[in-house]
Amino acid sequence: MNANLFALFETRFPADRTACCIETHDGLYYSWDDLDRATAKLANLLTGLGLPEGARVAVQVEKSPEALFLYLATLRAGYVYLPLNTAYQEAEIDYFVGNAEPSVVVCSSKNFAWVSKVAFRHGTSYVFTLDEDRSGSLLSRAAARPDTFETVPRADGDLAAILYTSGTTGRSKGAMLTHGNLASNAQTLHEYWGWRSDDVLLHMLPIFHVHGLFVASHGALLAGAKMIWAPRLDMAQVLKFLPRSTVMMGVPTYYVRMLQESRFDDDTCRRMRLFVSGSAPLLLETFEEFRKRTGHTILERYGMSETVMLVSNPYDSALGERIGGTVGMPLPGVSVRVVDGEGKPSAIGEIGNIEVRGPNVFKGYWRMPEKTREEFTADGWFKTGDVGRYGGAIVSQAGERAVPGNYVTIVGRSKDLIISGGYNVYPKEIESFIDEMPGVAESAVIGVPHADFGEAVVAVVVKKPGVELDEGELIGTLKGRIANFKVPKRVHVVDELPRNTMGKVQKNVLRQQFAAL
Ligand code: MLC
Ligand code: AMP
Repeated sequence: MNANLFALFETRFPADRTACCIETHDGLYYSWDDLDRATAKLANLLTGLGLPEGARVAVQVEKSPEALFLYLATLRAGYVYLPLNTAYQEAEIDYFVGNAEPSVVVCSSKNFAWVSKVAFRHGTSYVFTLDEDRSGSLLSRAAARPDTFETVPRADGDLAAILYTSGTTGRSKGAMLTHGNLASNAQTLHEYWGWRSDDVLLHMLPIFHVHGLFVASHGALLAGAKMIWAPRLDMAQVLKFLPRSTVMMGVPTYYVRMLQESRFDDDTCRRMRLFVSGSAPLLLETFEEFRKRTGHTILERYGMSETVMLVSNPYDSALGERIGGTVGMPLPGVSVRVVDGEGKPSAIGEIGNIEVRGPNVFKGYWRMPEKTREEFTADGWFKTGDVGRYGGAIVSQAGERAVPGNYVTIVGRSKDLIISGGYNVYPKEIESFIDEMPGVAESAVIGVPHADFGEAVVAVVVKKPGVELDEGELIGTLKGRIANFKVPKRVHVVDELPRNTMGKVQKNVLRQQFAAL
């Protein structure tokens, strides 16, 4: 059997291939035949380039159905897809392209000049452009290719995608996901979340991370269900398209913003059967207010680039209820344990490190065997860097409620990570950019509570003697260098950073000091 993930999708295309697969926010309709033909043309283009086995196709483009087809075509042709956040700037792209050495890079035409320079410098053979209005060299080159293609055979363990996750040391690591990882997770979620062929997914997430690219798209593709495709979160489009949808996924900011919209109510959700939240903690307050406003209980789940989805609240009430503040139970076939500092299992209710094992867990970090070894235990469990517990209790305004012993609650992270609006920001990376700036002696980057983004990035900076530092100038300089969501919302200039007796910066003290921002 061909374990290529695309071959699995093909088996699930609806019998009527003229049916709508993707409807766009601006009124275009793509059928399943269109998807088949477009991915065939692109796969023919890629294979015609004579790329080496295992070649990477790196892509930094705006969201469009064609961008999704490019991902699917890369799978179909047996190459390895490398999605890149559109917010990444030159220094970030330079690192990813230098590290992954893709044979093909696809970018927006507005970025072609600098992206192609970076790519060719690192040995990339082909740079194509693709814009959200279907223009660019990629599609024009693919247009004349045949519209049939036999999906290339792949084994479970073959690489399908590399997703870069920022590292605690500042260097990003490429998580290598296989066809088997993605297929097993998609099939598990298909059943666990009760996907149906008559579902309509409102797809508003970006498609360069696990949530939008895999969890949402794979769900619809595997069900042979339709997607309504919007380029980004937009309340006018939520109000327009949600009444025709049955499933929606978002990071917590999506739900916070929907609740801020006074016209959003139970009628807007009249056909909905499932709202999924993940990528960052959903506040209990949001969970409860959403239920009150719409009558729907958001299903919160927990995932990572390295593991796709590992834990989820149940869809089927026979399995249990969706408990706000928890991320639910390990998915079928996935093992999750909570251990203490010595690796011994923690008792129910006790906090420890979350570790995971299963067919969803990635193959390792691209060209970083040592880092890979460090992140796995001797007996093969992946250390998530998240801290949590089984069972225990959830405290809310309504009082305290006991949580069943098979539910996981995430209480924090052992990794120094900020999650802002569902995007990960590693303080070390931002600190290294700030520390290079003239007049800066040192810096500490922290996350503080933020009503919209959950957490916001804040920098605390110590200046060199005799110089003046301007907050606006520092922020302005950073904006040109790193992705906008990583840029601190505020910069505070201080005389010194609080340190413990070991000389380590006490970020907890800073977090307390600036919490009220
Ligand atoms: C945008 N901005 C952000 C931001 N997004 N700042 C902090 N955090 C963010 N996430 C800033 C921009 O820099 C800009 O600042 C200003 O906000 C407006 O930009 P925008 O593009 O108009 O923002 P908006 O469209 O409102 O985007 C916010 C958002 C978006 C929350 C809708 O960030 C988003 O879609 N996030 C989803 C992330 C996601 O898909 N995560 C999944 C990861 S997978 P300025 O100063 O330039 O004006 C994963 C695994 C798992 O974690 O479990 O799923
Ligand atoms: P990423 O590396 O971008 O894949 O981000 C993965 C991280 O997001 C996890 O390790 C968690 O810290 C966090 N995360 C994902 N889902 C949730 C959730 N439901 N609640 C809290 N944190 C989450």
